[in-house]
Amino acid sequence: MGRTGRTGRTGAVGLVVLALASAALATGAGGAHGATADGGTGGIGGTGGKHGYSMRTDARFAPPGAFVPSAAVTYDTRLVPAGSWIEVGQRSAERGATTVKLRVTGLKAGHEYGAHVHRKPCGADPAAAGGHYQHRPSTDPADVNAGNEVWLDFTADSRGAGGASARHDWNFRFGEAASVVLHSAPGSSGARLACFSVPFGWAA
Ligand SMILES: [Cu+2]
Repeated sequence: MGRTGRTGRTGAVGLVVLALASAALATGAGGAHGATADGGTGGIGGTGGKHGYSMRTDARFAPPGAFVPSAAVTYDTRLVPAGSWIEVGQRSAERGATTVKLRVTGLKAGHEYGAHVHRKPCGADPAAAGGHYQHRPSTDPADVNAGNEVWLDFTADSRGAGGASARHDWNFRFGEAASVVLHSAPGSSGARLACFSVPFGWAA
């Protein structure tokens, strides 16, 4: 009984720390309009809960080490110019379906981009974002697909704008989805051009 109680309190403290960390991430997203979580333990970038989770955030790309740092980092200013814009939204229902939406402007007209949800936040090194988020974690190349991962490939229109939406009947696991990476080609083989750290959440 006593052990159970201690475990419960430790869990609560852990949730508070995570909520603060998520809030810092959302604040750091520069231009983010914030994340909202309904129910659960609540708070910005929160844990979701009984009523699901929804979030929307946007930023303008800047090179790593820019004087004004951004949550959106470009590693290739030819295909993702500094000042180009990205928006990512997430909507997750209780115990289920998740829709992730992507919008961009200011990219190279007519170019076909790849885009996926990655596991870690962006860094100065394009590799910092880690691998693709996978619903069923796997080392089998056959599991690298748009059903097991969140793919948001798009072609920029004549004005350099684009967007994509992906819906799955599953939700993210706690803390395992943290960024959207733009690639030089659709599918899973393109070079990493740019990365946007995103406060993805989950709904129990
Ligand atoms: Cu990717």
